Amino acid sequence: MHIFFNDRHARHHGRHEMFRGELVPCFEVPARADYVLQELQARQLGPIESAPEVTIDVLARIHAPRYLDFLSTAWDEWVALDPKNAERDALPSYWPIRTFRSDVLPASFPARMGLFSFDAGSPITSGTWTAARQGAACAVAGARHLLQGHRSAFVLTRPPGHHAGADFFGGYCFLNNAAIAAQVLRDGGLDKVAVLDIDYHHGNGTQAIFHERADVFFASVHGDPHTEYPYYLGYADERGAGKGEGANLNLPLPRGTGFDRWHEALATALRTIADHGAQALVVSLGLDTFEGDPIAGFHLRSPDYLRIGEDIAAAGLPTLFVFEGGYAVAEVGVNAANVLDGFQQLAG
Ligand code: OKP
Ligand code: ZN
Repeated sequence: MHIFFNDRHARHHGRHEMFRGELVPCFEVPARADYVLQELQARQLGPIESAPEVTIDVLARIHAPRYLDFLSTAWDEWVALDPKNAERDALPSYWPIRTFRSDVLPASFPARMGLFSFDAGSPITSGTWTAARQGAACAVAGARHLLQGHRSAFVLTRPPGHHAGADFFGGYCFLNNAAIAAQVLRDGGLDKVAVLDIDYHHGNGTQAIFHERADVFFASVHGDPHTEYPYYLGYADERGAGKGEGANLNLPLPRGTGFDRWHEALATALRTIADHGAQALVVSLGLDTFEGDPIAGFHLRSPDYLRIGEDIAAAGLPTLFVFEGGYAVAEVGVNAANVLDGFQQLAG
């Protein structure tokens, strides 16, 4: 299986996220991708390649131009506020929630930070734009690989993408790699594509991007947003709107769920995707469903990930895996590689 590895991922290196009134060390660290890379190399999965850079117009198929402008200059603007900021991560402090305006683009950089974000846990650092853009380039290369007729590919990148919307960052995500890949598949001639999101956290960004579209089906198995991040989206009654009515499936499960029940939900998601007539599948592959994950609450074990790979392969679709969450850094490599191994054992 071809692996498109973001060789610039470590340029994004947040130090702190705001959590319960204090700045705590980031969970989304460069070591995550390095552990996965090491495990793939140890099992001789690959070939492992980098990707050609991506042009802004490909990103702009999913993201708003004013958001891309903001992201591309954010670090320089942050440092321009105060040269000492070069030593600090950029985090937002203000948000335009209900009754505020979001059509006006404030001149103030901190005001724009809030306009384009939804939490204080997703620091922007000196290399965030470089890392995110190169990750998106890997997603584009992976999608093009499928369009050339290959059965599968894996996009090994960070920061993750599934919480990022058309014009906002949050949940450690800046560019929505899975959505960008799905759009490349559509633009490459496939009429129907599905995104299957199996990260512990609901992929609110991906859902929002495709909510009114029938051509990209979104299915997600995740922690119940009544108690789990991102809290404000991911409920079972969100089924798509307008032309996209019926093209969204949320399967929230309670904190504490183990593999048997999780696995039934995966089967439901895969069945629904097949019923929808998808011609290719993008998997938002979060490994934070693992029992040892420090910020999540399901109880999957390492061998379960082999089964997951097999089940996804049994759907019989060209499949692009895109790395999302997974924070038990030592085990995230084994669990990711298990999914790919299980897939390949069944898909051949
Ligand atoms: C990103 B992805 C921990 C609080 C959790 C954000 C979680 C983002 C998860 N201090 N806050 O879906 O794995
Ligand atoms: Zn997650």
